[in-house]
Order: sequence, then C-alpha cells, then structure tokens
Amino acid sequence: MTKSSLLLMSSLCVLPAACGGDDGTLVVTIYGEEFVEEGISADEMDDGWAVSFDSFVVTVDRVEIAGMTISGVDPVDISTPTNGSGQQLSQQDVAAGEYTDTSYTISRVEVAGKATKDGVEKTFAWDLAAPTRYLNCETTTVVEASAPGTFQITVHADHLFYDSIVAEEPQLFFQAFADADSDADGSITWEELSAQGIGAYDPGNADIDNLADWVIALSQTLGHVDGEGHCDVEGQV
Ligand SMILES: [Ca+2]
Repeated sequence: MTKSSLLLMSSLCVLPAACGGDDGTLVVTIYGEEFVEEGISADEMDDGWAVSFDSFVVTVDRVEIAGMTISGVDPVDISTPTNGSGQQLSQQDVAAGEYTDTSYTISRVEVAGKATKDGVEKTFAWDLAAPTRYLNCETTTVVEASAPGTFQITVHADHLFYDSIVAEEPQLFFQAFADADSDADGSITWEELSAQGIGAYDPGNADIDNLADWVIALSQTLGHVDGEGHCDVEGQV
C-alpha cells in the first residue's frame, strides 16, 4: 500500500461511519448522582437544610450522537436508586468509533421533595418547563465492536440550590425557599415562589426578580455529560 493511500484512508476515517468497520452498541443513559437518588444532606448544604426528592422526572429530547437523533424518549424519574449506573434512555447499533460533538435537550424537569431543618419540614412540587439545549458537550464516547459505549446525561440536582448563577463556587442554600412559604402551611407553592424576591442571590446580568424565575434559571444549569463534563447551553429552545 502506498503512503498516499494510507493517508487517504486515515482521513476518511475521521468520520466513523465512513470507516466501514464493525458495528457496536451505543447506550444512552441518564443519572442524577447520589444527590437525586439519596438526597442532599445537611452537611452538603451550606445552611443546614437537608433536601430529599420524592420524584425527579426529567424529559429528554433530541439526543444527537453518532450521526443519530434520538427523540420521543419517555420521561424518566431519576430519583429511583440505581447504585450508580443511571437509567437507560436508548440502545442502538452504531458504527464503532469515537464520537464527539454530542448534544441533547432537557425540555422539562418536574421535581418534588422536602427539606428539613431543626424539626421543620417544607415540601415542594415544582414543574420546571424551560426547554434547554445542551450542546458541544465535552466528552468522547468510544464504541467498540467488542465493548458497548455509554453516553451519560448527568443531572446535577444540587445546582437548584445555588446562591449564584455566575459564581465559580456557589454555595448551596434552601433558606430562601423555606422563607417563601408565606402562609406557613409547610408547602412551598409555585405562587409563593413567584411572589418572593431573590434577596441576596446573585443573578449576574440576568433579569430575575422572583424565586420562581430564579429556580427556572437554575434548572437550565442541571445538564452535564459523563459526570462532570460541561456543555454549552442554549435556553428556551
Ligand atoms: Ca405555603
């Protein structure tokens, strides 16, 4: 084989599907880490509230990977314990190769749970329907004929309690949400969040003046890949 033909082959194989190699299995999963499955302990929060989730239902759409678009995925309750494996969204046969430039949409997050501190309990059930596109995700998914590849959408639930949208190392607080329970019936309703200002929370340049819009904005920071991998974010797509 001549040197030039070798070069030609290697350049063609930049696109995995063009390599003509074996197929492998690509599995797409979603995982909420221990924060969703087990809750966020008082030690992990910065104001001593402990948060746990009764349900954390995420609707994923338009997963683009390996030249495919996976749509119509059923919503998944990621609060179901999985011992670290997450839950499967899809399984497909694809050409073996290394895949980058992945993206996906989280179109809805429905979260219900409670927070406790010093014998006080506050419940919440919020429907966060703020479609968010996560793209240019920082990960490489390797699919081999002999070994399946996994692309994990990782949901960082603790971000819902950040005290800043822009800080490098925000703190985790629940007190402002607890204080929003204006009728003191133990349930923090969406109407109560909408009526409450954001206090000392830092919205950066975002035009946010109530806790409902605040938690919507934070819900658009939940999506990651393969643990700590970041993606670019486009809101309201
Ligand atoms: Ca209330």
